[in-house]
Amino acid sequence: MKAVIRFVLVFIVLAGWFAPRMAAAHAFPDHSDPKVGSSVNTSPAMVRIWFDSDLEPAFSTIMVHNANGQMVDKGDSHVDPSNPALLEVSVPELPPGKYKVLWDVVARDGHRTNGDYSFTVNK
Ligand SMILES: [Cu+2]
Repeated sequence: MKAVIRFVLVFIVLAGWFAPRMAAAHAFPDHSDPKVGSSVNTSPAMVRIWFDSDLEPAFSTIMVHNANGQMVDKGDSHVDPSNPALLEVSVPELPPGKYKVLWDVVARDGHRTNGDYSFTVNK
């Protein structure tokens, strides 16, 4: 009987260790346009990030700032209706300079992740 109890306790402890790892499915960027750290010769019409899992549209945002930290996007941040893993925002004709893309998303599992990256528009 003691052996059975010990077995059950060991099982509960192991289940507690492994269960959270199996449930993890946070969303992280897979690739983006413009690419991370890239220099582009023409201003993009939109900044897009493709994530590795689907996003909650109501809780996922993307912004573009210029080198002075001012928001330069058109404020229409949204998840693509036909691709729940694609987050995008429109930008006007960007003057040459360095830009920072800031993203903050909630995945379908309810976990929030965020980050930023830069790209440069050449003269
Ligand atoms: Cu998660």
